Amino acid sequence: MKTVYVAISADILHHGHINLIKKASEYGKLIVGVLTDEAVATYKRFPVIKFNERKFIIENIAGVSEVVSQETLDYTENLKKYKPDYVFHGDDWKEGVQSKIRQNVIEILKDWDGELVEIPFTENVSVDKINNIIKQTDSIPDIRRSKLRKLINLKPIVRTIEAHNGLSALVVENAKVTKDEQINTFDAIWVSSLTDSTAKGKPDIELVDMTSRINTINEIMEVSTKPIILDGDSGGLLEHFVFNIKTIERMGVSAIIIEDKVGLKKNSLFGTEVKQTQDSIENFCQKINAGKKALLTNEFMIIARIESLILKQGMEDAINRAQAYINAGADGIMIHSRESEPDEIFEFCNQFKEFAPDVPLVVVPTSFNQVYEEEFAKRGVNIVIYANHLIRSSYPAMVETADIILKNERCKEADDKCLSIKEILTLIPNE
Ligand code: SPV
Ligand code: MG
Repeated sequence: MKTVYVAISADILHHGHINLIKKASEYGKLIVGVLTDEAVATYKRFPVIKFNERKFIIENIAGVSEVVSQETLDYTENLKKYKPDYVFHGDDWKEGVQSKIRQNVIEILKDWDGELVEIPFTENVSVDKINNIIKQTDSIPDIRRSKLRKLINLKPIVRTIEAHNGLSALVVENAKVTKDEQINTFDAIWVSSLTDSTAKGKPDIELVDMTSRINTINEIMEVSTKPIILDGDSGGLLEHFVFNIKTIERMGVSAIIIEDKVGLKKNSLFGTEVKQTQDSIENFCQKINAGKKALLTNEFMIIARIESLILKQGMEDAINRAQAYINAGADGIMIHSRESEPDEIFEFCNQFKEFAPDVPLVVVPTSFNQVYEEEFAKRGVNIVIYANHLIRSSYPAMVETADIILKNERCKEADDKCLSIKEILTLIPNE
């Protein structure tokens, strides 16, 4: 008997899926690969229905012989395992982000003369509408706030990038690249003190106050659904911190990262070139503890950021602080370094994972930028933050355009560097 393979997320089922399953089962024994929660989350949005429940639904549909899990959008692993004679899919994946995955399926099937059968895709306006509504509900504070912890549990590493206003948040929200038969997107947004300050033409010294930071967060929230991690600088005075943290939690932010510094805060990437003072372990633990007590949900995370390596206080100090901050209630640790080699970060990871294997660990690889996400994940890092890259890339682009206009004393020559008027008019939907 021939075997047939169909991959499906099964979060929303409609007659088109049943039609596909029915047709596929007429060709032989039908194995359905149900996409895992992680695979669905990276591709579309968080599944509304959990994997086991989706699997159960498919197991009980007529025509289905066996249900297995498909761990990635890429079919390779399951195709090699089950060697089906046929793979069935709707014909909608010929174009767009899934086209590479389709091509890969065709290539693999050649190994045993398998065949891809494509049936006309069932357009379904109501399903598109439901999908849209579900996606939008991700921006509701309670739902958005809870997403970071879910992602940490679901993904080998949570890929985070900065946004400093509505427009950059829109870039993060929509960025999508197909690579090696998988679809890469950003998981979360970092509201950086450096880029939020820079966008306002201010230095990164806690000069941009919380009211202004909240405005930026609101702009970002308006156009995005991804979870938000706030760079909380030093957290400020403990007496202020306990109020601010409640506001941030209520807004639907998922986490705040506070750094163990006191006095006039300067950016960490200055290192010891400028005067910076590290807080005492005791004081900083009190701040963490007071913050934790002020919170109303279990979802919101206070992540403690250790500046010992930045300030050349040594590995032992960094590890001692990590231990103390976790004991004080920190939900995660961020370790920072401005070395161009990742050695001290890797050393910290090794030691950290020995005593706190389950505590989320965060890195910001601005200086040690050669390290791939996979390597960090292998070493136990849970969140990687690209902390300043959208503003650093937009500034030179703006300078270049300004210079072209000055050189030519007109703007025609600058047009090639610019989004077309049609594109900018339609970039922001007005409904
Ligand atoms: C920020 O993005 O503002 C940070 C990270 O705090 S760093 O600039 O590396 O200190
Ligand atoms: Mg900062």
